[in-house]
Amino acid sequence: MFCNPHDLSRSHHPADRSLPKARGHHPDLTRLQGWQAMRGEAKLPNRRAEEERAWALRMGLTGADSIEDKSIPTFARGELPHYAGINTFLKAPYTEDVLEVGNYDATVLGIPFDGGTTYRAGTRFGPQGVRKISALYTPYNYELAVDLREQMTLCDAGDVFTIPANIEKSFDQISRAVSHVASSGSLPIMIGGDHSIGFPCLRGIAQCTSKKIGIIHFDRHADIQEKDLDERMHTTPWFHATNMPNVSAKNLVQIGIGGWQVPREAVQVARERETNIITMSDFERMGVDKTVEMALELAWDGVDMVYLSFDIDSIDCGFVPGTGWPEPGGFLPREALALVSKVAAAGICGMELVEVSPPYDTSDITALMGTRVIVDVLGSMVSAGTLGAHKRHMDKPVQIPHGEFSGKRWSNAS
Ligand SMILES: [Mn+2]
Repeated sequence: MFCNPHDLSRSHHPADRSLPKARGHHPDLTRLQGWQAMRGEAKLPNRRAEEERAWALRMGLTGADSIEDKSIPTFARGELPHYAGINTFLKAPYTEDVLEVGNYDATVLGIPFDGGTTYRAGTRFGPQGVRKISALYTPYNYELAVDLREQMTLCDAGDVFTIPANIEKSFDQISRAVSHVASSGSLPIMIGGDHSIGFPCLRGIAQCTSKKIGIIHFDRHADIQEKDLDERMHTTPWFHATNMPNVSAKNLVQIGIGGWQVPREAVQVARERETNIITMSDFERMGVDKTVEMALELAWDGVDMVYLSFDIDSIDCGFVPGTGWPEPGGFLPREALALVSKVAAAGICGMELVEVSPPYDTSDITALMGTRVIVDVLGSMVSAGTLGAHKRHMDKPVQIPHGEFSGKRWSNAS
């Protein structure tokens, strides 16, 4: 087609076009997070990264002569390359000896259990799925100007030995493991697993303290009925958790609840026990800041610490296909991350990430979202200076006996 000759001629006369006003504002760049974060990075130490490079050369041998970067070892050790290595969460040290977890500010433990699932299973692979994709991340976050490796210590204690066909025995194992980590003073970060683990995880922490604990729970589902299919399934954790003497239902705040998967039994219990439910529509109306303000006020009322439970299905199922009970209408990822970061900034005594089901996942996207929730929580706590604040409340530490063995396993070394 030919151009309209009038338009063509007019386009040669800039004065005929409506132009934006002259740009003379001299915008204040220093108000941009981008500007501030760029300068914030310069203030971050680099010592741990350097230590890790030295450690890698000791553990993995020095690299080939042809390689110019002399920090590259022969065997991949530590963070790099992101596609290589044996994946712990964020390539953090594996505390094979769990007596060592107390040396770290936070401990990741996997809870591969999906025996509490009432629809599609697969969350027993959640811990490995999250660990695998967590290798994608560096410990540094630009906007927060936080470097977890430099500013906190983190380990991965591996998985709890769950019993696939027995919910109650698995619960006992889970509580025992979590109580061990909580007693050490390290912040327990549990990767599930289905949401039935919420009860034994919190029981593990609650038994290590004489203090009171509130709960902030992100989910599309209320998860507070007494039983489901005749057992304590993933629809029931808060019924049992709020039966514990130091965990009150009035300090349970449930955010994002709604849709067509909330059983009436659960609503009845929530009503009777006076829990606090902020639906997705409530959140939409109030926005992030107001929702967090209300949630913190309710959860922290009269308690000493707050436990964070994040069900990945609280995010819209379009973003998290790999989950057991997908429900449309959930949070956008940006909303969920903002909410959880602001909740974490006030400090938590432990957290769980549940319902990531890798067999239903696509491109590891659900596991990646789960990874992001955990690192954002850590980054936020480091940034706010609240990491470790719960320690002083762990005034009833438990001690779990260990077996006797000396030497090395699967080795000829004496
Ligand atoms: Mn759920």
